Amino acid sequence: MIKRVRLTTLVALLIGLGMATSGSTAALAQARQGDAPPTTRSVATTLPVLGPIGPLDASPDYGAHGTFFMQVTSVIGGTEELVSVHNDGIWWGSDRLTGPFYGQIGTYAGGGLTNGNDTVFAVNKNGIFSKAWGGLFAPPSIREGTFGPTVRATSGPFYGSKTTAFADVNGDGRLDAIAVNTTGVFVKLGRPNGTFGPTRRWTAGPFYGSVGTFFADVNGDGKADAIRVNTTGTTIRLSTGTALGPTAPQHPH
Ligand SMILES: [Ca+2]
Ligand SMILES: [Ca+2]
Repeated sequence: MIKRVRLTTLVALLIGLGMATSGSTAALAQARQGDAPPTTRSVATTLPVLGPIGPLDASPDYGAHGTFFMQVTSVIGGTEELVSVHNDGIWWGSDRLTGPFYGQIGTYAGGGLTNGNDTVFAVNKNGIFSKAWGGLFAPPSIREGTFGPTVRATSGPFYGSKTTAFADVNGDGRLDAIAVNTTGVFVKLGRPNGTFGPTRRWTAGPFYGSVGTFFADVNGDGKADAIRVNTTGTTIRLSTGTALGPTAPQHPH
């Protein structure tokens, strides 16, 4: 695993540079006010100049089993950080956060299945398994800064032939599992104990895009909506909390 500069390290570096800049400014101001002998005080005549903005990470970093962002560090309002899923575990930079954990169908991540913590989902042919991250509001069962135990989140298989996704479609703050098939969109609502409830059909007929099908809250009511992207345009069906509403007029590309 290649050593990389973490985002937090970079932020700390930038803050450090900012402090150096303001410190020099203060020194200049003090010197101008004449409250320190110029013969004994060294005053910078030029201020540090920040270089051009470059990539955070010059080395390629993607996982064989998935690449996503999650809030690793326990900071209120903290940043989402790049995490990659490899054969030997889930990695954040040069730190291995846990051992092997990935799904045959796919590996996903999102916030809010268990007590608002980020959770990683391994979607296998025999079911969905979850691992909650012990973030700032970690439950007592999970040590902060570690992954909790693997939880079987469904008793049987649940994934879509078109798309499998995790989003909060009913707006209760917990992620829900979504399977998009050729016959329709199916949802399993997330429960507080980290598992998913029974399968419910959320559309009478099919709703998926040739380019992709996504779930995000586009109208800001807290419930993730379905977005279908075709080569000719994008259509949306708003979540009612228990189903997907009628198809809104298409936005042409
Ligand atoms: Ca939910
Ligand atoms: Ca919505």
